[in-house]
Amino acid sequence: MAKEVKLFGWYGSPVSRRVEFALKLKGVEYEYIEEDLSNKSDLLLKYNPVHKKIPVLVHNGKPIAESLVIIEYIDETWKHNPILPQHPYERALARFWAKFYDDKCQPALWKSIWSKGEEREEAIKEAYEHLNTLENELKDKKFFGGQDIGLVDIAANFIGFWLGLFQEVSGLELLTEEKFPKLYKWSQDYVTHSVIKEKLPSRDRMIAYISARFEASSK
Ligand SMILES: N[C@@H](CCC(=O)N[C@@H](CS)C(=O)NCC(=O)O)C(=O)O
Repeated sequence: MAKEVKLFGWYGSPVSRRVEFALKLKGVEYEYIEEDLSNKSDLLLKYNPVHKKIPVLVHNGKPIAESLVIIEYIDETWKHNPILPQHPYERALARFWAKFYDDKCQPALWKSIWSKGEEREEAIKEAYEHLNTLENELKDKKFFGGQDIGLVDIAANFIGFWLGLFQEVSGLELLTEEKFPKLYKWSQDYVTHSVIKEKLPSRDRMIAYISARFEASSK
């Protein structure tokens, strides 16, 4: 019998992993379908005709796109091990910071990694500013969600795992223990969390992929 939950994703994608982490934190069984992003399947295009991107979650035949929307759906459908806080105000704050991550922080990090010259310098300045905002928001909590991983932790998963790999390959230093001690510690706690650790992509495979991308971009 076909599984009722299917996830269309891509191995190296932080947004795809967001959904896998949420499903794993809930202990929800799912069928994973790996997409070739250079040759997207008809099913992916059918399920996400607006953005034509992964991840897409299909629950009992009904598709949902956009990782943060999917996580909220998962949290509302399987209520145990909550990912969002219970209080409406706290929920609003979690959504605010997840949106801040997607709208401000991630684009600045990505631009710092891939742009050149003056544009890169500007992006790095902006990335530091946003990392500093997150550093302050962590306060003395272990995770953004408190003692447990929550929406903002999952949203920021690129910082937890992928950013370090990009830094290693490119030599760029954005998140370091010296500059952002709390966020750095958060990244260590995040990647060693029992559920997250189990679902991260292989470090070696990601380093090889990122190195190949850098090589191709310098040609
Ligand atoms: N805001 C979306 C971003 C989705 C996204 O950018 N997916 C990328 C993979 S990391 C993708 O499918 N790229 C293929 C393309 O753009 O053609 C989310 O959070 O789900």
